[in-house]
Amino acid sequence: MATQLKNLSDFSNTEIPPAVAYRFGIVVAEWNAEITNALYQGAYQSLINHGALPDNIFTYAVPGSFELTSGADILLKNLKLDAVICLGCIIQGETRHFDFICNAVANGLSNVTLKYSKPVVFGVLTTDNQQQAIDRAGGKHGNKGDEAAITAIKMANLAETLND
Ligand code: RBF
Repeated sequence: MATQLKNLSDFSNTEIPPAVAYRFGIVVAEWNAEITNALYQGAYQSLINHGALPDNIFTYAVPGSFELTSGADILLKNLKLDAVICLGCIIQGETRHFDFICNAVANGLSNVTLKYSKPVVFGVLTTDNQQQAIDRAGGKHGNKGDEAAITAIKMANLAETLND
């Protein structure tokens, strides 16, 4: 498990199931694109590193993190997927939008994952400032996109193991 001192991405490959058989959706928010592109690069490369096939990775952009919920919903409705990774970056501003968007995305993604009984991964940075986001998108705190991808692989494997 990831902790403050350990990224999921530090774990050895042996603890992560092979991803070769799974189909992944990735939904990327365009707000704070520099950050979300870095999260995407990390997530995509991590899937590939663990055996996912490029033809089995379906990437779509949405305008902002608020739209990650409907993006995940549309992908799960229309594509046969084993997991969806949602990537966004919400930076605390001077308005209360931060709280509204964070809560909406967390609740929205929870609802979608239960609606389809498919893993939907919350790969959304919620930071006080730009530097904290940079630190978590390939900076000194690793890349949370990598960790989101590993979570997706593990959850796809769990679903495969237990679902009918
Ligand atoms: N989207 C993000 O992904 N990250 C943000 O930090 C962010 N901040 C926003 C701040 C304001 C004041 C507004 C109006 C929107 C913001 N959005 C942000 C966009 C939001 O997720 C969504 O795309 C739009 O509200 C349209 O539904």
